[in-house]
Amino acid sequence: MRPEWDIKTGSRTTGTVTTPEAHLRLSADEVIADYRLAFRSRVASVSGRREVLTGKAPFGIFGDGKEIANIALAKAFRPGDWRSGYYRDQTFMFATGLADLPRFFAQLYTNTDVEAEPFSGGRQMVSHFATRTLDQDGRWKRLVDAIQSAADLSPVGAHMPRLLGLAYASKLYRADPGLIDAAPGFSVNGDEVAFGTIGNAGTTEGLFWETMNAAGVLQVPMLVAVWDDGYGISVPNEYQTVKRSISAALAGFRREPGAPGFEIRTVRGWDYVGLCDAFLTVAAIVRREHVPALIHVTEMTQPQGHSTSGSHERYKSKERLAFETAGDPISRMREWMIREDLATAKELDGFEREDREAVESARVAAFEAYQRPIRAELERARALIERAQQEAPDVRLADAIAELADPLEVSRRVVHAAVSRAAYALRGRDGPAAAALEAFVTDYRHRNLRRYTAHLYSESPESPLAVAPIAPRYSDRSETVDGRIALLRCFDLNFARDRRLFVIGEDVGKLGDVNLVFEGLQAKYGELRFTDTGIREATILGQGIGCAMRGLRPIVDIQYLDYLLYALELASDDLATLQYRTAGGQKAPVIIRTKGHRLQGIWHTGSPMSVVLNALRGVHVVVPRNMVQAAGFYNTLFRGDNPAVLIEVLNGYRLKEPVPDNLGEFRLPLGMPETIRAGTDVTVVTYGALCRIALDAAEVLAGMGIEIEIVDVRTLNPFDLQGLIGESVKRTHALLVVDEDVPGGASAFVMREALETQGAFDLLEASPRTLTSTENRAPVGVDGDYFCKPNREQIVEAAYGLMRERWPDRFPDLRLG
Ligand SMILES: Cc1ncc(C[n+]2csc(CCOP(=O)(O)OP(=O)(O)O)c2C)c(N)n1
Ligand SMILES: [Mg+2]
Repeated sequence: MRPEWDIKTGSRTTGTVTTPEAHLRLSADEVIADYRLAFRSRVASVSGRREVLTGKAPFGIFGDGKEIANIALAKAFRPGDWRSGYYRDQTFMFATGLADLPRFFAQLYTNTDVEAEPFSGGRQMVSHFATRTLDQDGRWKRLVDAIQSAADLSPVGAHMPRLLGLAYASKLYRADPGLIDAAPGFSVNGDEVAFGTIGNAGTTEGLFWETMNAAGVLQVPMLVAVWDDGYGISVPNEYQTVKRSISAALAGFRREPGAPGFEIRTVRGWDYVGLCDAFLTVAAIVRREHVPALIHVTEMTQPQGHSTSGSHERYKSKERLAFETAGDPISRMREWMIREDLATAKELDGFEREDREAVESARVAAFEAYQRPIRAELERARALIERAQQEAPDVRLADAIAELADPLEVSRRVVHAAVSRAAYALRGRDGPAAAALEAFVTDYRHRNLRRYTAHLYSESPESPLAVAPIAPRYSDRSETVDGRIALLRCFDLNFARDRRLFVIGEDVGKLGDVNLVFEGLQAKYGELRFTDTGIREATILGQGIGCAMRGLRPIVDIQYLDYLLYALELASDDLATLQYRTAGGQKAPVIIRTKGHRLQGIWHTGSPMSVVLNALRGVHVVVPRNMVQAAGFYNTLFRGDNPAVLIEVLNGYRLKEPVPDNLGEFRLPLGMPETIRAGTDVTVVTYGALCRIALDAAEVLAGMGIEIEIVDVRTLNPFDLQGLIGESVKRTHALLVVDEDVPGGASAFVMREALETQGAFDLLEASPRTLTSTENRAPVGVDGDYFCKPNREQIVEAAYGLMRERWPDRFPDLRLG
């Protein structure tokens, strides 16, 4: 009888010993199965690298050297648990069944079929994994029955903040059983653990530290495994981490009686039994007690070096290179198994032979599956060009045919380039062959555009663009109140309606927001729905992203727009790309609430809208001019499933506004500007705080005989879906964009939309103009603001200038510099 391993005692048994504390007893068969999995994974890494170096795949980064720890990690997972990791986890994915060799190779080759490559539909590099948490229509699946993996990212450390959120969701689900009814299928009693993996050098990033501190404060079920192979590409730990060790550096985070903190363990990356023990023991504590934990896995290797982009012989010492072989976890496991009579060398040789063959046949099949449809497209393209060539021979068509007959690569770009050039040659030619080719090119473009660009925004029936608008309703009984009160009531009504909503941010709880927009709401709804956080914008957002991925509806409060920059890297890399990089497989409907445009000083007055707009394609950008408008957009966004950032006008909370009777119900449509003043002479396009200033300017201009039409764009993304601005310019023939961003910032975006997308250029009788802030950030005080941001007089003069340009006789020079 083969022996068994009791991982708790680390001793060999005959298969009978199991103590209450022993979490796993490993039979020889299981150990052998684990070994074979590790071995197959290694062969896949080696094979993958070869495919890249021979030009059949674009890039390779693999989990070699991390196999045994990955397998131990997988043993600690239960259905409903989450992984938020990085590109060294293929073996974990194989061990949990979330990936297999065909899918692994499909991603290596960039197969865009989501059936074959469900992680990213051919969009992400190999070893960037994800589970599909949404069905084909973009609706949630039941997530609690299976292990889940959040979509990997390439930027080191970027997956950490949302790991915090994945763990925080368990805390919320455990604290409020009613939440499980409100969001069914995401949790059982908040028992789910969020596991993170990160490289030793990745822990150097600020996002790691912010996450670890926040997890320690929040006491969430988060287990972070650090895969420490001593390097971050070529840079060793002595340049990365104080004391060269992340567990030593984090010693102060260790929990002590009466002082909650982290459970911290260190274990060696080749120690199969020790790894299984560490992961199982620590995961059980994390799950039961909801404490965060760190497992620092040391002495790991990188047998093939970092990635296919370089060779580690260039920077590793001879001794270190020797360790890469001597410390190899798979060889060491093999030696241990033989030593302990778990298997013989001969048996293992036989398994290895079989496994090599299994990997190779999976690879060959995956390459074939990737190439087959493209080859069919290529053949179709060639046949169409040949038909045109038969109809009327042309040397350029012959060239295109030759290119497709013996292509250097079988790719869609080759097909598209050839058919496009054939179509250029056929321009102006009639006949069925030319028509068929043109139809093919048009269709091919359309299909590939969709293949490579779809799902940047929600395409589900729950998209905010599908939320049916409801107009605000006013009556004799409608009240007029401060803007902040209108917003407060809107939040109150929504929170009463939807238990999944919660706000996290600085000063949003006890104080009820620095502008008192949430005054009294924490007392009414509890600390877990209006929750104060530390000053940590990136992880406030990450906390929101993780919770949103688990069915909750977080509102992430960033105190001022200027501080959104501290969460911007994450908003851009994780939030904005999530649906896209999973080809519609995952979503995180986070609503970012922030306040900006105008108040005081360099860091409370910014309007970096071009930064927000351009960094956050994938996220809707909403810029309401007052608080009732904001309420109408929140009502829409809370019912939709696309992430959005809404920027309230910072100096508008004390302005009086009439409140609609259906304050919690009316829904303003995204992508629909509003004409807030009708006029015939100049179309002034603006948004946010500038709407009031433009209205002021309109009065002055009216006195000069000029009637401007003011269009409030209301949402910058999506932008004017029905072309209302173009319609206005059709009447006025002049366009002035007024914007608080820097010159060439958001105003350039608006101008491109108007002139190019909407074709307003041909309607203009005067030059298109932008009026923006100066390049600097506005100084503190009314005068600094006045002279640096667009002011009433500047709007008057810019609009006047457009009149004078057309009718210099009627509008004499103002003679002002
Ligand atoms: C934010 C960011 N900076 C730089 C890089 C380039 N880069 C990719 S991997 C890597 C080293 C990561 O080392 P480590 O975290 O130890 O993981 P390992 O590859 O060693 O497993 C670097 C610098 C990146 N991907 N992201
Ligand atoms: Mg490393």
